[in-house]
Amino acid sequence: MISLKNKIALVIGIASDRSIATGIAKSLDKAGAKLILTYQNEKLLSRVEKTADDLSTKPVILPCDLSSDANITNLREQIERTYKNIDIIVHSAAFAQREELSGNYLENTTREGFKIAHEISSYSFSAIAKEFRAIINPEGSLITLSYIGASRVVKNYNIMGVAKASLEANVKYMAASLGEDNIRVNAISAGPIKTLAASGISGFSEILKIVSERSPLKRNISVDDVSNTALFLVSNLANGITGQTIYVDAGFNIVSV
Ligand code: NAD
Ligand code: 0WE
Repeated sequence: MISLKNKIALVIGIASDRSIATGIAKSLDKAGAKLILTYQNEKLLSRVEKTADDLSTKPVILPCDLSSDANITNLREQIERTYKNIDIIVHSAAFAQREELSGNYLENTTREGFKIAHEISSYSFSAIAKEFRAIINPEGSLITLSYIGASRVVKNYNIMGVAKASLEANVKYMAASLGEDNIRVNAISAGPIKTLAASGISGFSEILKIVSERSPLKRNISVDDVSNTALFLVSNLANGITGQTIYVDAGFNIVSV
């Protein structure tokens, strides 16, 4: 059993009980970590409180809209007051304008849409790391969530694929920067999972079906699969792993026709 006793973890990205961040929060809690959960806006606060009720230790719950530098600074100040230092950061947030997540990539991508997708889905991870660097303990571990659309063209994923490519490169540069402080940075590239972020995406059910038929494990991925890998990556069992994108996708990424 992996123990995260005496570790403090910040988890960003809970929007429902199905969120990948919800599953990761539960697995870190089970391993004994103390949690800090954030919510993007007041509409989502009750969802985060619901997750908090399922945890064995009552978490601190704080607001953070990743589009705001002031929010990120405020988050660090609040956490510093309660805990001084932290050990783990889980970044499980992404956003692109819905109109840009379908149809022809070049026709539907705008300057503003490109900027928003990159700002929330990639830049925000480094913004958080920069803000928290001074209060992250040595042997700390940061993780984020990516998708195969970063390296292959996935129909309709469009600008999000470009933003995830940026995120995965960001992970490498962040790992090189934070390596000096013995802090590790990795991404999990998850297979498709039916969460809020996947709802209303045209062709999503088809993607699930194709993965279940063609992946080596002949199945889809659960939030638990991702949460278990997250637990490994933030634990000292993964002390030699940094700057990587680990696929948790039932092996789908290795397959061709
Ligand atoms: P989700 O909708 O439950 O979570 C997305 C989260 O992003 C939400 O909590 C939302 O509040 C947050 N977010 C968006 N804009 C934000 C902002 N400005 N400030 C703060 N938070 C913001 O969906 P999910 O599937 O759990 O997504 C989590 C991560 O996993 C995302 O990075 C997503 O790209 C990635 N991912 C999802 C899948 C999938 O198929 N569901 C597969 C691979 C990777
Ligand atoms: O990363 C994602 C989704 C991220 C996402 C989802 C939304 C929906 C609501 C980012 N921004 C928004 N903006 C919204 O307004 N995934 C990996 C899930 C996903 O999304 C797709 C997929 C898959 C898989 C979009 C098109 C095609 C496949």
